[in-house]
Amino acid sequence: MYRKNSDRVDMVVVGAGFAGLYMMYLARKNGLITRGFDRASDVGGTWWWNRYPGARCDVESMQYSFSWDADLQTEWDWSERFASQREILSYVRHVADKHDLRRDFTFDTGVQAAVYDETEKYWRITLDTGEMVQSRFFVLATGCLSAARVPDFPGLSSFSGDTYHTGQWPHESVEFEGKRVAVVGTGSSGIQIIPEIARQAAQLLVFQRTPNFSIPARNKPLDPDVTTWWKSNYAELRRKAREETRTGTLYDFSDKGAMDVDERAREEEYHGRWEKGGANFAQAFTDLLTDEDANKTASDFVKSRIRAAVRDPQTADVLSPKDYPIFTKRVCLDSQYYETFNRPNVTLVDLRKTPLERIEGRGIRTSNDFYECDSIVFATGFDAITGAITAIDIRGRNNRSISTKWAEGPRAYLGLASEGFPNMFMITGPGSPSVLSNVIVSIEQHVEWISALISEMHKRHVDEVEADLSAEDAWVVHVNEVASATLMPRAASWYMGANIPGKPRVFMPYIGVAAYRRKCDRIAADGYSGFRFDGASGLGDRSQDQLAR
Ligand code: NA7
Repeated sequence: MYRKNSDRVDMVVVGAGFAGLYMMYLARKNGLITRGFDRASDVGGTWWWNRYPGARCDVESMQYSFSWDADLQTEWDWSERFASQREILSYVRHVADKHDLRRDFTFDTGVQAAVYDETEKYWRITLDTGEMVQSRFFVLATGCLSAARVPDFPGLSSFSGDTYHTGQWPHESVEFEGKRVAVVGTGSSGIQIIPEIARQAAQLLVFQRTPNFSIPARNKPLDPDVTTWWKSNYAELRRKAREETRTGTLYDFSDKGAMDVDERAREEEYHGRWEKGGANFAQAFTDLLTDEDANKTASDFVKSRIRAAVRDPQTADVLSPKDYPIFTKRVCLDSQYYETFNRPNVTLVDLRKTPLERIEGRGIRTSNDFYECDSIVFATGFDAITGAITAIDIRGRNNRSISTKWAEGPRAYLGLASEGFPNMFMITGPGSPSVLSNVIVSIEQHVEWISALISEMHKRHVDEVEADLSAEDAWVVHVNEVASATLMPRAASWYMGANIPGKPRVFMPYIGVAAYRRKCDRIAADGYSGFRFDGASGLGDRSQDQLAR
């Protein structure tokens, strides 16, 4: 039997966020010998890295937690409607302590390369410490938004002040008092950090390329009655979220189209949801993501709110999105974002009109002006969905790398496995609901599905599983067909890879948590159609009895 810390194990898990921790938990429970690695110094994944001021989840706390430990979900109490980064990180640490999940993880250690040995049917994995590990299964729990990216601005290295990226925020506290601070980027992270910095800094310069739609979060302490209600109904509510929704999150779903009601009723609906706050706004009508006219009514409503919040009409206009339908980029939730632009110490710079040309020693130069600053905060996002996977030199059959295979866009069957890369699984990979879902719901489904597949391999006494090329091709077509039936591909979003120069424009996530789950279940029930099983030895060199423990 393999030993812990041996250089030959059953499963290597990359990443110690929600996905990696649950994968580790289930794999161990199923008798596999595991090792895990994370570049971070502790568990938490995205919540370990994104510790910038204002970082907060945009899924409500009662829904953003694991469902697989019934005691855990009743013993843990969230303090706010939307949990802060700090509270989520405490939760993840609590889970890791409770289930002793750190034991097989090595922290401060990245995976550099993974090469599949076709003869031995093992992955040979190289760590950035130089250590090598061999593993039957290679699981990428690397997260969809973990490869932080600072654009290649000319002159960046000449800047003499401090620079930060929201996704790699320092652990020590960062003081902005009395400083002139620039924030580049107005996605979710920018929208969360901007009001916080504005309250501290002497001057805040916001460099915006594309304005986003943002809905007020109206975060508040969690009402104990709400907590009690959720806790008493958790089993059914979680089931509903998984099996009956598009995003794996429960909202006040509407059963009407936006054009089925008159203008007054529509305004009332939007207004009520706006006042309640949160992403419920996006569920005001059934057709907001599929019908252009319906979508425009929601978009117009939000723009009217921007005009109401921002005193200077020109600033309000620059903050109003113009060239894509609402909800086709990730909807941001904010706390006083638009109102922040009324502060005398905040200036909005429109990079569409005056592009950012270069960064110099003392500040940022646009085509029109020079802005002196002491610090620059890059809220410029991530190489989303594929970035953390292709950052590892992964080589499957015939030494072909995953980056080569994905040169024209990611290809994966169910977003879980890719042909030519046997025994490799991606949790929330491209072609699965991932970022278009309550990601914990998607993570749990993938981890459980992968675990069931490995159990099936034990039963069949095989040690290799691989996606079929034809099944994978058909899946990629299907993912794009589903997306094309909506307005989603109309925005140049990171869902499409549009934020990375040169990245192929392919719609990466699958739209529809419940539909996706049904498909995965059906495929499993059909004997894992679209997967090929091979090898005769059974897993490792242990008896089936040991594995069955
Ligand atoms: P996002 O949503 O990708 O936002 C990045 C922002 O940075 C966005 O406003 C970009 O403008 C801007 N950006 C990126 N590159 C540039 C350049 N070269 N020049 C100027 N501005 C630029 O990342 P976030 O971290 O905010 O959010 C990602 C997810 O993390 C979020 O959805 C949550 O789920 C958590 P652009 O739109 O590309 O014009």
